[in-house]
Amino acid sequence: MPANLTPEYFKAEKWYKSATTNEERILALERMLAVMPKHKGTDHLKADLRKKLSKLKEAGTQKKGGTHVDVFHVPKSGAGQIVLLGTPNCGKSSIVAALTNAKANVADFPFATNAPVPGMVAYEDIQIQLVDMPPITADYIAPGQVGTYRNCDLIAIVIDLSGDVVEQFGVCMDFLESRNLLIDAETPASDEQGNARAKEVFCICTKSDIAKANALEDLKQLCERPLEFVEISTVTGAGLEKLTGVFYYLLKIIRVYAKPPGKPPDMTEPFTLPAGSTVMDLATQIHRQLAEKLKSAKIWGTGVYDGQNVQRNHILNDKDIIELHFS
Ligand SMILES: Nc1nc2c(ncn2[C@@H]2O[C@H](COP(=O)(O)OP(=O)(O)OP(=O)(O)O)[C@@H](O)[C@H]2O)c(=O)[nH]1
Ligand SMILES: [Mg+2]
Repeated sequence: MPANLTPEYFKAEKWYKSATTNEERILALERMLAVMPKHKGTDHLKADLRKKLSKLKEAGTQKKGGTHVDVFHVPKSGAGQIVLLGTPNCGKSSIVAALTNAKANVADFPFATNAPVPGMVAYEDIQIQLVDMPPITADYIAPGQVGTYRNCDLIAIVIDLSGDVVEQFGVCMDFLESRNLLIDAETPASDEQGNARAKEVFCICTKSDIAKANALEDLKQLCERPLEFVEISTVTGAGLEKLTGVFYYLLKIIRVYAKPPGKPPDMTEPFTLPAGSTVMDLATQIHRQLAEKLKSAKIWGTGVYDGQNVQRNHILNDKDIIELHFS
């Protein structure tokens, strides 16, 4: 009986063949199994893939042998890591050059960027990491590139409003969907072992100074999921301030300021935590072992009176000031 494999299956198979880590191979095999038509004709193939999958899982995700340097591994820094995704020449490096001190390579020819370039964006009193990336096309994605997206906190799709928005958006969404990088009902942000999986995404629409008529409206119409769109121009500077605010808002983080007992709070270097974090989460971030000795906490900020005593499970708000007492 013929297997009648679908285009989704062949995309996942392509991902499997181009994967550079066991972790990605496992994800690709799981995807192949999930999208494979379920009938007698695929029984053998299914068994074969399951065997490969269990072998890979047994082998673990550790690479054996020499010291291999993965250029696509970008160590996280600051309050969150946002990675740019886009087709050649859409303006990714220009965004990093405009917002950070990093030496992003801006050029009027495609494929000017060939490795990730991280830079730090200042937003009020925190720093957010923004990572320039090589472009992707329908036919080419650098081996290992998916790893950068898998491990970041937020993906920014960059669309050039002076170009073909339908094509660019299609290439980016195809990449994200075929690699299971989009958060949805079946794809959570992390698996049961806590490994990073899918991401929230949003859209930076560049070159608003030379945009084609109705480009942004056309783009919004293409989009099936609710997505944030920010229109910018790195030439005029339009939208750049709003963009850094959107970075902060979409990272879903809060800032809290620590106050040593009997002293004024340190308002220069906030701790950043995921929204919804508790007093105990803050104590753990400050010092894992010390956190167990947390006796009490006082808080100044939202929804409390000044200096109110709060429990370990009290949920913190942005800009709260906290005084922790340890036994
Ligand atoms: N008019 C205008 N031109 C822009 C803008 N942003 C980028 N450009 C131009 O677009 C070209 C490509 O910009 P890059 O930032 O190098 O594009 P990229 O996406 O990094 O390109 P690759 O590294 O090849 O993927 C350059 O000539 C930029 O000067 C913008 O907002 N307005
Ligand atoms: Mg570039």
